[in-house]
Amino acid sequence: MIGMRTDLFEPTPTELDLPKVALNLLPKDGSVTYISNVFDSNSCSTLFASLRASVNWQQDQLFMFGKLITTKREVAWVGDAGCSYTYSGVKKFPLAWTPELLRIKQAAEALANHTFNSCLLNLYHDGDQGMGWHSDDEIELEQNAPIASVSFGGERKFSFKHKFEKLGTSIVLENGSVLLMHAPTQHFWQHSLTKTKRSVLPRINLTFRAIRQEQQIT
Ligand SMILES: O=C(O)CCC(=O)C(=O)O
Ligand SMILES: [Mn+2]
Repeated sequence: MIGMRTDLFEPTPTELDLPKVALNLLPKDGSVTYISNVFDSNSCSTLFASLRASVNWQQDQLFMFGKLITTKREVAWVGDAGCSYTYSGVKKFPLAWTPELLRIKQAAEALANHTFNSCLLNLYHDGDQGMGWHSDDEIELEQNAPIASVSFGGERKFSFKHKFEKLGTSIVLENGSVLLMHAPTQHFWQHSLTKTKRSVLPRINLTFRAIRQEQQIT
């Protein structure tokens, strides 16, 4: 964190105002927008190195087939106080925001036009590490809020499949990109980060989320 050049982390008005690519990837039942080069390559390298070194990464634990599994992928849950989160049967308590995470959050909020109070960070060391099919539809998530997914490091294929129909699509998530998933995407679609045999660089993904704080969940 020490010696970081703050100018590297402030997305310039041009970067925020003029997204390089913006598409609705889904044919129906949701809206997913992809924006490349939100962070320039210098910012990406500095942010990747600093997030890798400064975040308290832990191997993920989740319940699968009735067993507690420890993944090779590493994760961290960051958020406002009171933003605990349960997924795959494991409750996470939030780590505090760092200045760099707050800056990335600010960029994600400007693009999503929504505020976020929490972030799930994933560190994939190689192509053997991915994430299986799921929707981000946990009870804690604010209904109808978007999810903003920010990627740094090696490019990886991200896929969608419809829950009720034979429809699917995929996109490569590039270094410095932001993917926005708007409601009702999580209701109708699952997504996954595909494992690959290709040699890929390590990757850090941050999904910014709006969750209802504990006292609000009924
Ligand atoms: O790493 C990614 O791009 C996806 C991560 C994801 O789907 C999640 O954290 O829920
Ligand atoms: Mn997800």
